Amino acid sequence: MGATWITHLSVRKAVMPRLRSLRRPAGTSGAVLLATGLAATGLLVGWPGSALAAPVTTDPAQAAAGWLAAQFVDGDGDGVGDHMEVTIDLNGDGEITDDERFPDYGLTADSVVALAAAGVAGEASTAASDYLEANVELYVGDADVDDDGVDDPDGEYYAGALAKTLLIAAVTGRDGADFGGVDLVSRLLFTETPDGRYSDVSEFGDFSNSIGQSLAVLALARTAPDELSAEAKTFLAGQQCADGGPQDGNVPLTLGADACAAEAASVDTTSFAVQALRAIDFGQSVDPALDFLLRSQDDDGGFSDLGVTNANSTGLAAQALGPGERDDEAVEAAVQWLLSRQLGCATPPEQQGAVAFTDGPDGTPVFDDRAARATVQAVPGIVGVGLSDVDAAGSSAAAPRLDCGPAPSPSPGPPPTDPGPTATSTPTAPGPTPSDPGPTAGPAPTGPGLPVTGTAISEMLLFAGAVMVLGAGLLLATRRRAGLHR
Ligand SMILES: [Ca+2]
Ligand SMILES: [Ca+2]
Ligand SMILES: [Ca+2]
Ligand SMILES: [Ca+2]
Repeated sequence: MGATWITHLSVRKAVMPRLRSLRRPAGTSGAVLLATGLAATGLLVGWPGSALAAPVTTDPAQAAAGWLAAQFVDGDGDGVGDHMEVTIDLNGDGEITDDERFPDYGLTADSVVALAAAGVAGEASTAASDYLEANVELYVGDADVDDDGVDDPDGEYYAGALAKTLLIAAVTGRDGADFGGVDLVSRLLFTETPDGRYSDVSEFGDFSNSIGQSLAVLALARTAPDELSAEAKTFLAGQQCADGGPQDGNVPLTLGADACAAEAASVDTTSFAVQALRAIDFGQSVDPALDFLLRSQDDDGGFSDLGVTNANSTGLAAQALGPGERDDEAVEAAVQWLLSRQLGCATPPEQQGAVAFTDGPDGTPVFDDRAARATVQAVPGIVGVGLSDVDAAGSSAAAPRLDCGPAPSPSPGPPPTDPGPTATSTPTAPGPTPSDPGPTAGPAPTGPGLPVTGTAISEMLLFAGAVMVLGAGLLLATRRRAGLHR
C-alpha cells in the first residue's frame, strides 16, 4: 500500500504532522496509550502461514522477537512482512479498509532494535530497514522539497525521527549519511540550535522532546561522534532534576520543564536519557538518574509511568539500569517482571511470545493492542542490551516462534499436552478481550476507537478527522490540540 494515500504535496504536508504526532511518543507510556487506539484494527494480524515453518525457541527474548516479526505487514508486495501498521477507522464503520491503514515508522524502527537485541529475525530486520529507507522522508520529513538533491532550509526536519532513524542505521550497519538517499547526520545536525537542542524545523512547530534528544545523542555517538557538540551533551544533562529531592536525577519528557516537579517524573524518559548520557562524557555522573530509577521501582520489580506498572517502562528501565551497572537484583527483578508478562503456550498461537503491556483485573497478563509496543521495549530489557550497544550483526535469519509443541495444523489433531518450556510464562486464563483492557490498563477505549481519557487517542481521532476533511482550520486546531500535552 505504501504511500498511495499521500500523493499531493499539500496532502503530504497535512498528514505528515499527524504521523509525527503518532510516532512522537514512541517508547513512552504515551505511545503505549496510543497503541490502544489500534483496537479492532488488525495490527495484530496473527501468525502468517509461512511462519508455521519457523524454527522454534525456548528463549523468551527470541520468542518475543519472533512474535514481533510475525506482526510485520508486507508493504512492497514481495511476500515478506516489512513494517508495523497503524489502522484508523476513519469513517467509523467498524471495518478497516486499505485506505485506513498507515505505516507506523516509529514502531517499525523500534522493532528493528528489538530483533537485533534478540539476535534473530535478520530477514525481517533487513526487510524493515529496507522499508524505512524506501520511505525515509515520510518519517523524518522532506527536507529536499523540490527534489533537486539539495536540502532546503524551509523543508521539514523532524529531530526525533531523524535521530531514531540514524540509530537504526547504526544498529543495522547501514550508512547514516546515505539512508535511502538521505544524509541523516547532516539533517539531524541542521536541527541543532546554538544551545545544543535538536529541534524540529517544521512549519507545524517544534515538538522535539527529551526522548528525541537522547536518541540524537545516542545515534551521533555511534555514527558521527565528532559531530556531537559539547552544547548538545550539556543540554541533555541539564534537563535533569538536581535539587536532591525525591525527583533528583529525573529527566522530564518536556524539554525545559521543571524536572523536579512531581508530575514531571518519567521513568521512560529518564531511561532513554541515562543510556545517552552513559554513552558520552559530559563531565558528570549518571548516578543521580540511576538512583531515580531505582527509587521508582515497584516492590514487584516492575516500573510505572503515568501510574500504570507496565512492560514499556519496565523494559526501558531494565535497559538503562543494565546488568552489573548498579544493582543486579533490581535488574533481575525487572526482567522477571517482564518474563512473567510474556504470553506462553497456554495462550492462543497468535499471542505466544508477545509481552503484555500490563495485567488485567484478574492479575494475569492481558493481550491487547498495546502488546507490540510493549514487546519492542521489553526485549532489549530482557536481553540486557542498551541502545548504545545493540547490533543486528550476526543475527540469525529466521524469526523463531515460541516452542509450544507441534504447530497448529488445518486438520484437527490431538491437543498439545505439553504446556511448553517457558516456566516463567504461565498465564492460564485467557484474560479480557482487547476491547476490554480493564480498569488497571490506563486510558482505554470503551469501544472501537472511543477514548476515555487517552490524549493520544484524542490526537488520533483528530488526525482521522484531518485526513478526511483536510481543512486548514481543522488542521490548525489539531496541531494546537496535539501540542497541549507535549
Ligand atoms: Ca515486503
Ligand atoms: Ca472504516
Ligand atoms: Ca524530497
Ligand atoms: Ca532542494
